[in-house]
Amino acid sequence: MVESGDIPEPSEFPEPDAVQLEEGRLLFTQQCTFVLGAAKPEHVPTTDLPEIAFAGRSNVGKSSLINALTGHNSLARTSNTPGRTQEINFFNLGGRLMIADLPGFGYARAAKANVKQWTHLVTTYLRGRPVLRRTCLLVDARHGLKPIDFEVMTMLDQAAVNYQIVLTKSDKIKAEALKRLIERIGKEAKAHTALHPEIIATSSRKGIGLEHLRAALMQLALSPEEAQALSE
Ligand SMILES: Nc1nc2c(ncn2[C@@H]2O[C@H](COP(=O)(O)OP(=O)(O)OP(=O)(O)O)[C@@H](O)[C@H]2O)c(=O)[nH]1
Ligand SMILES: [Mg+2]
Repeated sequence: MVESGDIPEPSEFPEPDAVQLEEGRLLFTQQCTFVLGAAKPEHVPTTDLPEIAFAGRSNVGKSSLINALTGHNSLARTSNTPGRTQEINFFNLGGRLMIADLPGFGYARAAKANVKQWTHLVTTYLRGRPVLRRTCLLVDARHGLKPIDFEVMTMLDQAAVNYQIVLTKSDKIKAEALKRLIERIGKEAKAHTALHPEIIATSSRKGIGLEHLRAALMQLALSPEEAQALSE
């Protein structure tokens, strides 16, 4: 058990080593296919594969990041119109990992009925998904954590869903500002019990942080035996 005082600051996490980077790269060269879009909890597919979900405010860059990670241009639908996707879209990566692209939250102009539908779909999914290994909570590097992000983080804490903050669009801010943002988020997010404290900064547009994130997600796709073999 790690004492809370021993948890490294987000900026102190070691970079993945060469073996982890290579394993991550190989995993994400596998074919990635669209499985289905679930508009209701009962449409969520059953699977034995480990699953990673991508959550975040509308327009934060969830679908773009999935496309960039898997080397596709248009596997996950991206859009300039926020709040359009109301489904959870599932992708199967090489029969090794399921990826779930969650509908964006916090779209200011969303109708009340849509917010209700989103909440029902996403909370039912997050609370009842044993295969879910981690949720990547995407946060726009220009804006940092917003009140709605804290609400979702509290919901994830309560559902005991392991989650990690992944910054998007980091091509849009300077390196110094990015460093300050990572430090600030590290402090703001400290009290959140289910948060994995490493923060990874990415840009789908410029390819920043993708190898690092692939290596981190690869670790979650491994069975305990594979993880053991890799660490030997
Ligand atoms: N500069 C920059 N723009 C990005 C990046 N990633 C995504 N975008 C832009 O942000 C917009 C939204 O991207 P999406 O990937 O559709 O965002 P989303 O989170 O899936 O949106 P919803 O599904 O509506 O919630 C698009 O115009 C993208 O081109 C990035 O790394 N850098
Ligand atoms: Mg999307």
